[in-house]
Amino acid sequence: MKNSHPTFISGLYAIVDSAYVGLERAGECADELASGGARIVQLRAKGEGSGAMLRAALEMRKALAGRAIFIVNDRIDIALMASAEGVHLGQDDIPLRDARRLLPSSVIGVSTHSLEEAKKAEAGGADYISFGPIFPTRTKQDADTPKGLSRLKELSASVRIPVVAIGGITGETVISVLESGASSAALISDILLATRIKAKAASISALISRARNHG
Ligand code: TZP
Ligand code: MG
Repeated sequence: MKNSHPTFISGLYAIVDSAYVGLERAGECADELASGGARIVQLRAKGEGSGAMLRAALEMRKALAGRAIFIVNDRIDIALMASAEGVHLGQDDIPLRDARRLLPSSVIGVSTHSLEEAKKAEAGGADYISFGPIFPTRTKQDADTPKGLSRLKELSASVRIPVVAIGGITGETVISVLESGASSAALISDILLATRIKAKAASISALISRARNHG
């Protein structure tokens, strides 16, 4: 995002994952998440067709307009076509350097699993990094072994760009990752499996705000 300040990446980072929410419901889900106070909303659609993913991204773009930062996972082409604010890249995705050429003024986030990867992403010009899984997760089949809060603390203290904690975070643990230095917490299953997504997002957003104001 042009001139975006790193503090843009703070608060609740909610991910609309097509493993939990049908892509035809992605726009509606994004609306509920933004209404519940999510500051960043990502579309994650592993193994889905490009057409369906683009349609979902366009619906999410409309739903989020001006309320939350919209990030597309993996797909620079879809981020561009849907005018997303940014893209999130894993270690095996398009390299940061190449992505930056296509998205000179967008937010680019990079998944990291070690201090070395985090430092490299920072030096390469990432706008934020994610770090995880912090706790065990069922959402990502090939996730690393859980890193825990002490490694999150160490990593957060070692980079200047915002750190988004991810993996197994719930309403019960969200405060602990913020207290360990994360700027933001990314959640998938704890929110998407809730009976009322908006209310769940709102309760987690409220916990985050309270932690901020007391921290
Ligand atoms: N990257 C590391 S863990 C993870 C991703 C995408 C999955 C997080 O999902 P959940 O359901 O919040 O544990
Ligand atoms: Mg990826």
